[in-house]
Amino acid sequence: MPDVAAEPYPFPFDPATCALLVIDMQRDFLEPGGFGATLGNDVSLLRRAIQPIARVLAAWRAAHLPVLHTREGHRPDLSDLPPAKHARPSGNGLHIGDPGPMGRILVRGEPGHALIAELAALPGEAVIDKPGKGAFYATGLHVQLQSLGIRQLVVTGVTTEVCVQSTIREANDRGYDCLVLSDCTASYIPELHAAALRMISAQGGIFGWVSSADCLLRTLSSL
Ligand code: C5J
Repeated sequence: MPDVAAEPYPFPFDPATCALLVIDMQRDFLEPGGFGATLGNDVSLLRRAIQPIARVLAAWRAAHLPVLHTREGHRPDLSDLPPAKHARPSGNGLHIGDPGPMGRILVRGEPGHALIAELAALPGEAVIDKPGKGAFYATGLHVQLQSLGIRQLVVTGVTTEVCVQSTIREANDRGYDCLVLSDCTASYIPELHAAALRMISAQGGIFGWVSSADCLLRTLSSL
């Protein structure tokens, strides 16, 4: 079984049981006028993850390994939006479900809810719609992974300390080994990106391993 150079120690990568997760690379988080911007964030800070993810995706697809994308968003009737999440104030007074420049904010089917064009899903790749931060909450992700025989996840996407970290914690409790690629994730708040990666790999890998796109690509090319 090949290893990926990773902290806190090499990740024992088994391509037969490993899937790539691409978390919430949506217009609502990465483009002006979406949910991320309504919270007062500089959305350009997330764009640094796009090219590294695109490189990993291309190699992963070429190796015919499974890819799953996620999207955070709510049903048009907002029946899956908890009042507490709806009530949170945003910088400019807009809330989830309100009309914005890319359609209703964080609502499924609206232009802002779509994956960014650079990382669009290919036909046959799973796209998991999730109402929460973690990708396992209120979705069929675990059942889908189990049916594919997946036990390891390479995790990419945004934002590091919110949906990426929430998903890794959920995955860890369900028995998955997680490898997060540091340059394939990003945050609006760079110090929280660094802190989240430390939390994941601290204490001998309490939630998982941290590596980089290049390290994973080197391992993939040696398969
Ligand atoms: C946030 C996410 N940050 N995808 N969602 O609200 O990280």
